Amino acid sequence: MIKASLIEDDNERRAADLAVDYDSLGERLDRRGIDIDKVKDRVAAYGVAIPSWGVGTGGTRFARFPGRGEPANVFDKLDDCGVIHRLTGATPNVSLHIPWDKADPAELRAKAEEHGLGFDAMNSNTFQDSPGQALSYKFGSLSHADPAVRRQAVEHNLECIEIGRAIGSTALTVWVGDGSNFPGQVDFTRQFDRYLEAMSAVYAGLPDDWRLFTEHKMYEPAFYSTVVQDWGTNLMIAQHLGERAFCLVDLGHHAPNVNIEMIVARLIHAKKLGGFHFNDSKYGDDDLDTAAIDPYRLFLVFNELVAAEGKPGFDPAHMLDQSHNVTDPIESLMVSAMEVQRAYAQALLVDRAALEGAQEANDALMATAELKRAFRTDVEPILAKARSDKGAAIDPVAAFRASGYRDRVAAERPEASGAGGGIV
Ligand SMILES: [Mn+2]
Repeated sequence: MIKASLIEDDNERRAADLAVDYDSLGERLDRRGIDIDKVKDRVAAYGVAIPSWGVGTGGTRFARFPGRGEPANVFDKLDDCGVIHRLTGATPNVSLHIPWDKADPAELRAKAEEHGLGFDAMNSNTFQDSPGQALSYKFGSLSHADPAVRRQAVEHNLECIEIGRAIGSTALTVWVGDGSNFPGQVDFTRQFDRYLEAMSAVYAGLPDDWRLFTEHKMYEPAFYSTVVQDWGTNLMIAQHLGERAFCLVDLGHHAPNVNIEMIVARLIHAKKLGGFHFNDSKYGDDDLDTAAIDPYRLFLVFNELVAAEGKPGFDPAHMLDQSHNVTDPIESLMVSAMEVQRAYAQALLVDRAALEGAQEANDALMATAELKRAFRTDVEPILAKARSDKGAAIDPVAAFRASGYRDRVAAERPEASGAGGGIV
């Protein structure tokens, strides 16, 4: 896939500069009472999952422009995910989507092991009709008026759990497109009751060591109302279902300017924060690359997460969920994984005692300055050192471009069509 010698040679050329930069940053952090090696070790231990659909080129409601050498099946996707992890050392798990990634579980495990990858949460799909499906989801799935459609959607989710068990996953993420496009089209209460009843049946099939994540989304594909529209409804669902049900926060699934870091804090307080789908947005659910637009917001989310580390039961799942329309998906995912690591590293630099002191003293200026000081610190040497220590690339994008991987797979894989896409 990527030759070890290529990474070693590229790292060799950058090692001296990195050593100088790392030592310099180490000295400056030492003055703030921070041990750079400890921060580096925590960053090195951090991982964010890759969604299998992320390595394909995305699309919009209007069109999809396929990239070169797009994966033709789940095994190609796992190869691409293997490259991302090989070069960044930051993406040890892949999240599969059923039925798109349906395959023999033993073969899936073998391919993942080949790349040192594990499997993150399983994702069900009742937002589109699949070939051979008996009943349509055009008017909903888990909340559909027809009990036979709801049953079909429940069975699909149970099948996702079965496949997940066979490959070592321990979580199911459910996002539905159910909702309405017209005022009056549905009765909000009856629709929600039907959804809860169906989700209870899914929850009843959850293995004891699994977690169930529900993902809220304000709009799209339903444009007037969605059945799980925001974190309030999501919290109601998790509390209704039981202790292994948690809320998943996709950063793009909120109205512009919503205070997402505060939502994160509230869900932590309720012990119901299940995890994240990281991406970025300017106007709505844009699915732009993580931290492409607002890295400070991502930092503020991680500030809440670092503050909550060590609390009982606090173990949110982290995944990227973005759509790559004008970049090479492998490059975008590598950069985004590093952006998430960067936000984590910056959040680790916050002097929590100083912050709390300023908060308790009503010193708004110093409190916000403490956050800014951590955010402004260029932690790149920490990330690069964490990568080189584990044999990953100091500069993953440069190494990827030098490897010729995209040219190789473009020659081997069939040309993709412009149809399809799919970002949840
Ligand atoms: Mn998502």
